[in-house]
Amino acid sequence: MSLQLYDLAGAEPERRFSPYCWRTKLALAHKGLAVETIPWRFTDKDVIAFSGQGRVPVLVDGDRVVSDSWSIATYLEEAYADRSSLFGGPAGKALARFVNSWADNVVAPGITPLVLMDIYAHLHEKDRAYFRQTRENRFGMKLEAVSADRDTRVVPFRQSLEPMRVMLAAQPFFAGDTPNYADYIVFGCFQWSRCISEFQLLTADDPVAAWRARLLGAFDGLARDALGYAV
Ligand SMILES: N[C@@H](CCC(=O)N[C@@H](CS)C(=O)NCC(=O)O)C(=O)O
Repeated sequence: MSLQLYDLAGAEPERRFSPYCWRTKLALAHKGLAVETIPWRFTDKDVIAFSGQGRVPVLVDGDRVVSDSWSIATYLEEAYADRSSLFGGPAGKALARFVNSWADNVVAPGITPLVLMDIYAHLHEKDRAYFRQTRENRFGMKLEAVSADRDTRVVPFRQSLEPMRVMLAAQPFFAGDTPNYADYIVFGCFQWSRCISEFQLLTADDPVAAWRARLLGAFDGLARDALGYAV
């Protein structure tokens, strides 16, 4: 197996919860590429130092090393151009850039306060102090304060997904009749939560939940069968 992916894990090596790593795992599955995933913890900086930075995903493909989920997707699209396209051409790639930015700037920040303490609870012991310190510096408050009132805060999060609902009334996926990387980008955010938290982000009758269910079943249930919570 020539492809390897450094993949964020919790205390249990099989609890893989990074939204960005999920984007990459679905992109690899879309391309029909087998990959060996290597569990990685936040404080294992030395293990990925060869990539020249300190975050996952990191993909190793022979002598190529690529980090950052967007860079990995564009690398896979070019290196495996003969396989099913991740973007459906240059216009699709250009639009997927917006989806990537929307996921990173609206969807993921909307989920963070709802699941932050659940993330903390699932971390490997060696990561706990690092996670608390870096996130409390980032948010300027205690983790517990960031995550307060989640039953109230889930309401504006659900409202923020309205553009997706309008789209899903006309088509089953961002990419149309079948999913592509644009779907995997946003799905990665929901899978992040599912792997780490029992909190119900979506109501059962939400069309976004139906879209998520379709993607949970994709690639023989790759995401559905991952260690997580059936929410
Ligand atoms: N823009 C990057 C973000 C990657 C990222 O932030 N990964 C997190 C895991 S979800 C990480 O490795 N964080 C390391 C740290 O916080 O020290 C991407 O799309 O891949």
